[in-house]
Amino acid sequence: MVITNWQFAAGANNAAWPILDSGGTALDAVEAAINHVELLTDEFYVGYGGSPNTLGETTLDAMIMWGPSHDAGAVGCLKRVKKAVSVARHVMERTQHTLLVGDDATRFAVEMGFVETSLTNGASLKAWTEWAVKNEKSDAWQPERRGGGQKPEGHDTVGSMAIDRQGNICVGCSTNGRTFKLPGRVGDSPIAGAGAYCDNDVGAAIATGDGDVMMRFLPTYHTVELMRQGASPEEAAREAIRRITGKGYNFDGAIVALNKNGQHGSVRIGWEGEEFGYGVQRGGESNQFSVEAM
Ligand code: SD4
Repeated sequence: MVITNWQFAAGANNAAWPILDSGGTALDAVEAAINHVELLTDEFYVGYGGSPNTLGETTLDAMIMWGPSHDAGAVGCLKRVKKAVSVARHVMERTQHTLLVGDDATRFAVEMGFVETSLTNGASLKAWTEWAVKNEKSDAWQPERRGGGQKPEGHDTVGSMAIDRQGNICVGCSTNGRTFKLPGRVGDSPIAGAGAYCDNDVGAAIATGDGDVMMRFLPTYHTVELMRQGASPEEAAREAIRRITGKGYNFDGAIVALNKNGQHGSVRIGWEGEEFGYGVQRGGESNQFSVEAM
């Protein structure tokens, strides 16, 4: 089975399903699902052509984690390379490292054969020029969102998790982060246990939302550990979110969790007036789940 969050779930799961259906690995399936979203031309918050930083540049965060070996690879603030999760997979498979960042991650990607290209398109350029003429400071300079405060705009991180015929679990995620972020900003997505986490003995979890807050709590690690102790996927995700609100944070976010038996659940907070959900493809069946705010 394969699960992907947000409105692009069906397309992503469609890209992954033939791999799983023909006996392929969850690793290949998750990479295919995420690549599908990274290359969508009209998706602003994942991949190229979206969420410019204060200098107008789009940079990418992604990770992939493979259950059988508990190995992970990630890139943070990756520049000028489109398939961030595939670069993350190269970090995992070709090196002993877990996380490479910035221009050095780009150099690594080029050494691995990836094409270097601009990540700017009409949409990201328009968003940046409209913002830049206002001469405002990035909202990253606002006070912390504890007990109130202004939440950052925008959303979407693609997170996918799959279980293959061998019972192996893989999880991954990819995003361009946060609009008008400060140059050099790395969010939760490339941090194991923050943006995504899996343990072959237990299950997996993916996160989306205000990464600057969420990464302080390692919510996907927390969710998987609670499932290890017997919590259902939804209970585990709820408790992980509660840990964050319990410290007074006002944020938008969601966690989708999957246990190794194929049970899944999700909790979201905030995003008033927005739809959040996830898609599940299992056997020949594909279902979409909408998640209400807690
Ligand atoms: C980030 N978590 O970089 C990502 C963005 C996101 O819903 O998922 N927004 O903070």
